[in-house]
Amino acid sequence: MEKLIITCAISGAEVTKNDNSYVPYTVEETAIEAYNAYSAGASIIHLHVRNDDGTPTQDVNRFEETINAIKEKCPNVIIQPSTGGAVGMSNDERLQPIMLKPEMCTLDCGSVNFGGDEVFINSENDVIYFAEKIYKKGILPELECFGKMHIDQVMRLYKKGIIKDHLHFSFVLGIPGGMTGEERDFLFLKDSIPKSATYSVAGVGRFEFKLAELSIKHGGHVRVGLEDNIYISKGVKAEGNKALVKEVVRIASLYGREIASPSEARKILGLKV
Ligand code: KMH
Ligand code: ZN
Repeated sequence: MEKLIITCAISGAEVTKNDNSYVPYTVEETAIEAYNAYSAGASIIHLHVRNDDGTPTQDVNRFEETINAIKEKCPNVIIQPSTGGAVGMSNDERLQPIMLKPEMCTLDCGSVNFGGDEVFINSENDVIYFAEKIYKKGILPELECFGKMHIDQVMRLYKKGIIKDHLHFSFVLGIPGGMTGEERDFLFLKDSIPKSATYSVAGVGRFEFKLAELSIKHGGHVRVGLEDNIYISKGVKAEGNKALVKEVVRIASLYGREIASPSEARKILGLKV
């Protein structure tokens, strides 16, 4: 089987230090969490940035400063800025980090309820707008899909040439308002994408390790991190992103699945090595 790409979503936009004290806010804290995740086995850092008070921002200068700080500690790691940002941000606000021409970034492929009154809006025209800008800069998007209908959206745009090869999907499952992360959900999604595509699975909350294990078993890739889940086991808070990545490495070893370095991840994803 292909080596396992571990993506670590180190902070997200929603969790706070009240949820888990390791959630990074400052540039230095973010770089340390990225480095710790990388040292534990992550080859991709899914990156959101915060202001020092913890509020989410898509400010390009904050991204630049943070990316430089991460690169100083782990120059080879793949950095994947979020273009999702936080619920309610405008499209152009969300798209700011692509000005830095990272190797990868996220492309959210449809709308989804985010619990309570929150709706994460990505209309078809929004997805087209993001896709055109991302490909124009030569960036590989991670195609974030919160359910099967988002895969369908990707494939419609793929047929029109708006979304292009290589297709690398990220199934984000278990969001309240999105699709659950049961085994049947995972199997349905992974069987719905083209054979030539790659995929990673991010299970939110209690789904994190269960889905990681399924993906490891079936040859997919895995995303973990405090953005998705703050616990290492039921009721026990994770001691940072490192603990979450280490747990994936442990599960992978049970299946004899080797861990991809950043250079190996680049080869798998068709990025320049
Ligand atoms: N914070 C969510 C509203 C992404 O990174 O592209 C969006 C999100 C997806 O996290
Ligand atoms: Zn994110």
